[in-house]
Amino acid sequence: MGCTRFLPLLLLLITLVCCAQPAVYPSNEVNLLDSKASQGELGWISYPPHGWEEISGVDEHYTPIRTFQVCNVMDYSQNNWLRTNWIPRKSAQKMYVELKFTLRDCNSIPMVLGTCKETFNLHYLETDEDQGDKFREHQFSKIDTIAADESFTQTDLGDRILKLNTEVREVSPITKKGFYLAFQDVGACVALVSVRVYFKKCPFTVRNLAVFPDTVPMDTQSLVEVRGSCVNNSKEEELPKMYCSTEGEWLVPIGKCLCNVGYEDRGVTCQACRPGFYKALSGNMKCSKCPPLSYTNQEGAVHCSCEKNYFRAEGDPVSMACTRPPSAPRNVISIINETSVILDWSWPEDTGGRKDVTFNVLCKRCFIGSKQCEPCRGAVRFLPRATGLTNTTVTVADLLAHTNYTFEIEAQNSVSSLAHMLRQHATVTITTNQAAPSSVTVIRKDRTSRNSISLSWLEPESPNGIILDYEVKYYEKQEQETSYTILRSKGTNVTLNGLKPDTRYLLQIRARTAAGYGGTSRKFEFETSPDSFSISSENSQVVLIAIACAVAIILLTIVLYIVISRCCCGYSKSKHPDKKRLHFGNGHLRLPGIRTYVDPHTYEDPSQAVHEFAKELDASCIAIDKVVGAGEFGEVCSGRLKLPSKKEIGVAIKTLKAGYTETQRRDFLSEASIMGQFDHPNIIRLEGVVTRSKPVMIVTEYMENGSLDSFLRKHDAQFTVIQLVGMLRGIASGMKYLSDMGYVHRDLAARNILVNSNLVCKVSDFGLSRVLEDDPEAAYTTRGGKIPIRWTAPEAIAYRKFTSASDVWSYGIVLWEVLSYGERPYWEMSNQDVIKAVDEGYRLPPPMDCPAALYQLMLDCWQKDRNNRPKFEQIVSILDKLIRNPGSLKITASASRPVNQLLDRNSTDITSFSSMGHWLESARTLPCKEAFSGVSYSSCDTLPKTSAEEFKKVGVTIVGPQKKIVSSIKALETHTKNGPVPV
Ligand code: ACK
Repeated sequence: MGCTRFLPLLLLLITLVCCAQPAVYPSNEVNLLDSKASQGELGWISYPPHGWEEISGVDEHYTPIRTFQVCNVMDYSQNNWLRTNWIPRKSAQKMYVELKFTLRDCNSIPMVLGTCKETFNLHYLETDEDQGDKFREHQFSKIDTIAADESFTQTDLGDRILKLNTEVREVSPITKKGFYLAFQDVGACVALVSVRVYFKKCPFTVRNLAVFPDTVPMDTQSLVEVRGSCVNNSKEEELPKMYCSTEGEWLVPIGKCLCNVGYEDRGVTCQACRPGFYKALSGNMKCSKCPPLSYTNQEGAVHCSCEKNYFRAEGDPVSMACTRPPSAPRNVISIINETSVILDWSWPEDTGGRKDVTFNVLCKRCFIGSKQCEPCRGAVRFLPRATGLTNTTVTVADLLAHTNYTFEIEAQNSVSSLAHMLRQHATVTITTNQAAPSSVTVIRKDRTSRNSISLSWLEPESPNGIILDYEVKYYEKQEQETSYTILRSKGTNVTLNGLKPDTRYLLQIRARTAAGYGGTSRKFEFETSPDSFSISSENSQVVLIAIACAVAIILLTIVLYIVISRCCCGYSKSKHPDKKRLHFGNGHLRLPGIRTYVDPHTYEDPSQAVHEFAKELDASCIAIDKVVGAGEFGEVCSGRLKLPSKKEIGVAIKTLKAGYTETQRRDFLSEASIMGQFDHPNIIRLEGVVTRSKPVMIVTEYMENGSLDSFLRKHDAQFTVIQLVGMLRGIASGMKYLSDMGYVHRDLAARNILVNSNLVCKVSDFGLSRVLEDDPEAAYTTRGGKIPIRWTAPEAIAYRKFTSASDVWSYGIVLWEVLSYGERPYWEMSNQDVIKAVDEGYRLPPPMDCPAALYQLMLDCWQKDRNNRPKFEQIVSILDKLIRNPGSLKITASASRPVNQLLDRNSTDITSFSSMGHWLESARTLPCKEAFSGVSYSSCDTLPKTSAEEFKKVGVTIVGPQKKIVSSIKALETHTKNGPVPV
């Protein structure tokens, strides 16, 4: 009967269960009991046995579930207990009981008597052990009376739907090892669908790379502080902590862990970097790819290893690419000045991937004729220093005169010390020149009189060569050097005559060798005797005899000198006799003791001249390798010269072609006769001649880089300004030597300068006839001579006034050629136009990027009045100053000038033109006026657009002038639009 009575309740229950979701519980709840999880009989105990009934059902997945029902609503005095099995407490301090049940309201059951209830009671009993079937009602404590929220819900159609109620009760503290729950029915119609008992915990978690274990909260309101421990491969940055709330929630995370080096943060773990990646710092950043030229094959790399021949310097960050030592410095040039040398070089092609390149210079002294070298001794000075140079230049001073030195210049960076095998250096070998003598330091007064004084002194400590003479300069002390007298003395004593009595004089002495004057001595003061005093300790008779002897000696010396000079100087060029007195005028000044050039034409027999100045070589000592060019008289070859007991050297060999006339032979050999008289590092050196066998040859040192003009064209824009100035300084020094010797070159041009492998420039081409015949640039002038117009000074063109000053003009053109990397002076202008333009005051414009100081030097060389041009000596010293002070080369001429016209006229200022027409009108007066005739223009805008084709039409065919014309027009346009261009 009971079964039929419960049927509607059961059906409802199954419907309800079918609609339930599968049980998923929050992660912070730990079940102690879940009736739904039990597949078999729960085995709970009912008292009395006919009260609560265990009924099986299935859920929507057809999983069997167990439910308990009771519905004795028709009977009085119901007291039905249902006790669970013993539930172990585990670590719970507070438990939650979740009940799901249905409860019919009494009104919905027909014919119930007044016994029907709508609640049931929940009890519990704590015990330390399972008590089995033993059940005593009074032992249980009541937790609560459970009532349904809502028993039925009325649908619109009037149906009543049974509602599932869920009630949760908290029980705490629980302290014993386990407990029972009991459900007391006192007359309700109730179905217990599920019973779940759980407690809450803060679940295992990883926060900020720290692990926090499962934590059971306190049963009170206080939070539990929990310390995290860092995950594998990480370390604590700040103590990781969290608080576990009574609700099983983690609160207030503090502190963190960081992944170790070689490991990256992957959220909750630290994972090793993959091969090819590295991590050098601890932290939660990702692993980085190995920088260029490094690798790693392992996992968890802290840094990457450098590839072969690449390195990391101490202090290099691991993120930096690996680097290597730089290659050797390039284009080393040496500029020798007596016993010092300026070395200059270009940056290495490969800096090894680093910016910290510095240079070291090692000096070795090498013994002439042997390969043996030894490190230079301490006295040698390096300016600014020998190692750690950041600039590409160094001056080495205080070398020994006439000594071979080898300098090794090494570029190094911070990894050079790690790679000795990879270090490279450039080498340059030099031979120092003669040094000027040091100063005279010891001067002694021997005798004084009213009008004279005799002095003697000691030779300077370092004469550095043969002392030719001493210069004695003296003046009255009170005149303060406004007028002075200079005497020369071959020996180390002198008597100064014609002095005023009782007067104080100051005197200075300096020695002179072939290398020039030494430093002047300090000022030496002396006083002549008063009027009354004749001669200190000698009697007048002795004095008279002495004077007579002196006069006789002087007269004898003069007579001897005249006789000797007559017989010995027969072949000297009469135009350049040695002079015994100094001239302070504008003309060429040559000092006694400096050799004078001898014109081979003054020899009756030219072969005598050649043998006087050139060594005859045996043809068997010469090996010709190849033809390198063509000269006027025959081919120019390269080859080797091996003289007995000498090292084999590379040579250039000029040959005289077969079938020559006697005049041709003489002219050919005259070059050797001239060259053989010179001995200077910037003049091509003659090794000797072959005249006794055929072919007749002139053998000179070999210059690896050939002639300067083609060399510069080949290396356009590849040198530093200081290197160009170094080359120019060499040429000027060679020309100074020639002019000191009284030799006028007449054909100084870049094509006649040769360049060796160290970029040393040497003046060449000394043929007598060559200015007239040999040079393809030479053109016939109206007066019949053949002259290289573009290189030649106006007075030499006009009336053949060739002097060292006209060589200076040519030097200015060479300056321009060098700075413009071999551009042709005056481009394609005709010779006639050049002559006219130069005559009218126009000058070549500054080459691109030309330092202002060098352009000024060019303009000085091109002074119309030759007396205003600088001497070669001054040019050398100007260039030396520029080399010593490279900052002065930074100001460029174009930047300081308003505009480049086709040619610059010293007096012409572009800002003085008021309009385009005005300027063009003026331009028509330029030597290139043809370039503009036929160019029509209507406004400032049209001319700059003139195409290359149009320029060609009017005869301007090369790019240089075209560009200059257009840039001039543009500059003028700016000027006419904006007013004058600031200069
Ligand atoms: O520019 P280059 O190669 O250098 O062509 C010319 C050519 O011979 C005709 O003069 C070369 N030449 C002349 N003298 C020498 C020398 N001493 N060393 C090397 N080349 C030379 C010049």
